[in-house]
Amino acid sequence: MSSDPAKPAVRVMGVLNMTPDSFSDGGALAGVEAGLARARAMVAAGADILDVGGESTRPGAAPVPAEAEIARVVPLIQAIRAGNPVPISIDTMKPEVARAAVAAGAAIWNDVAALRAPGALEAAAELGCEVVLMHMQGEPGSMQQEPRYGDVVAEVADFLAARAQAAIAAGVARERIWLDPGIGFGKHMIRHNLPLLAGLSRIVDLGFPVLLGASRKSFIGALDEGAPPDARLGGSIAAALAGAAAGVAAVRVHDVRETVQALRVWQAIAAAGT
Ligand code: HH2
Repeated sequence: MSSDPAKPAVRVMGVLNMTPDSFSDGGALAGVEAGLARARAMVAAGADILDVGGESTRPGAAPVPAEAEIARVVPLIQAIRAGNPVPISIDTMKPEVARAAVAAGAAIWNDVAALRAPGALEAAAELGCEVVLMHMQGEPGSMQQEPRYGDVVAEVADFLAARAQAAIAAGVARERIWLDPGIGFGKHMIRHNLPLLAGLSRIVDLGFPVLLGASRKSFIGALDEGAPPDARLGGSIAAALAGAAAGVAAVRVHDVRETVQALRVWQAIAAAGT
């Protein structure tokens, strides 16, 4: 627990999608000025990290060529970097985009493909940045068609442990590695995401900081009469608090202010009982 009661121990990563087609905020940020305004607002609201993305990973999203992805994210990273020390992560599966983003000032490579693209392990080792290794069954285009698991928590944990070992073997420093269970990535909305959220402490037990991205995801709508993405704040906060209780290091969220407040209250209650 943090000794400063106002500052949540769980870090909050704000989502900044520079995409026309992201599932919950696609098209909201057209251009550097809009992105920068959102970035400033998120930092003022208490974001500890900003996650900049230029390609949607929602099921069925159109792939984006590397040059187009770079053109979407690099100017924003440079603009944020020029005015604020907040750490920036780049949400990409492509080594060339990660290289351009790190050169522009990103400190973390958030890879939903867990460095499985050709050349990704070598690029991460060379860049020396922090890396988030996320679990995904299948590919973004088809991952939701028929996801299958025996024991979802064990399979996700085994995959993440293996990817962490592969990264270390390639030269990524152990202390730079984060793990992420990949809520919604090749998982049935209820049968897989809920046991995974319930079993998060087994991922935490692998000994790496864990990032949880459950904000506005479909399982929340499935549990609440089909609520659309912008009406899933309550469920997003419930999932973030479940993550905090399980010991995750950070949560990736769209609604920074509300999440920071929930974590503050949750943490203050936990501290008052000890
Ligand atoms: N979820 C999304 C994107 N990137 N990265 C990590 N590490 N963990 C996640 O759970 C995660 C992620 C999907 O959310 P969003 O960015 O809002 O949508 P889209 O992929 O459509 O841009």
